[in-house]
Amino acid sequence: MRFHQLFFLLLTFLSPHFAFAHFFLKIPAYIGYNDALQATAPCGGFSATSRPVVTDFTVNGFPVGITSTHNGVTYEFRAALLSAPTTWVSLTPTCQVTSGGYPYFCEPQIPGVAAWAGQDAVLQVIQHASDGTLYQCAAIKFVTGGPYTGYTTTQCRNSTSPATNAVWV
Ligand SMILES: *[C@@H]1O[C@H](CO)[C@@H](O)[C@H](O)[C@H]1NC(C)=O
Ligand SMILES: [Cu+2]
Repeated sequence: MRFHQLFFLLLTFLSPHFAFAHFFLKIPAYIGYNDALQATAPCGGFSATSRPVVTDFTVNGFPVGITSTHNGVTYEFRAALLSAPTTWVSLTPTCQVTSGGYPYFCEPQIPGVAAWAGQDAVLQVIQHASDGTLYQCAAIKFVTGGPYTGYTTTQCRNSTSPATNAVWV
C-alpha cells in the first residue's frame, strides 16, 4: 500500500463520522451501545428490560447528557414503565441541537413522571439525524425529589468550542 493511501485510511478511521458513530447517552448510564444496531427501536439493539445499571431518576428533574457526531439533530426524551416497556410517554418537547464538530449536550433537569415515583422504568433517547432515527436507553427508577445536582459541570455541560446551540420546540 502506498503512503498516501495509508494516510487516507487513517484519516477515515480518525474522522468522527467513521462508520456509523452516532450518539452516546452519557448520563444516565446507557443499557448498551452497539454502533451497527443503533437504528433498531426501541433501545438501539438492546432489550428495554435489560438492567445492567439502574439510575435513580428524581421526578422533579434529572440530568440527561449526550455526545453526538452529528451537527444538526433533534432529540426526543421518553420513558416507559418496566412493567409496560412498549408504552412510551414524552418527558419534554423535542429539542433541536446544532453544533459544529463533536458536541456535548446536557439538559440538567429532564422531568420525570411524578405519578411513577417508586417504580422501575426505562429512559429512551431518540436522535433524528441525517442518517436516520437512532435509539439509546437507560435503566432507571423514578424516585421522589430533585432536581438532582450531583453531577459536576464537567460531567453535565454543553460544548462551548464548538458551541452547542439547543432549542426546545
Ligand atoms: C444546555 O442547553 C440547554 C438548551 O439551551 C439548556 O436548557 C441547558 O440548561 C444547558 N445545559 C447546561 C449544563 O447548561
Ligand atoms: Cu450517525
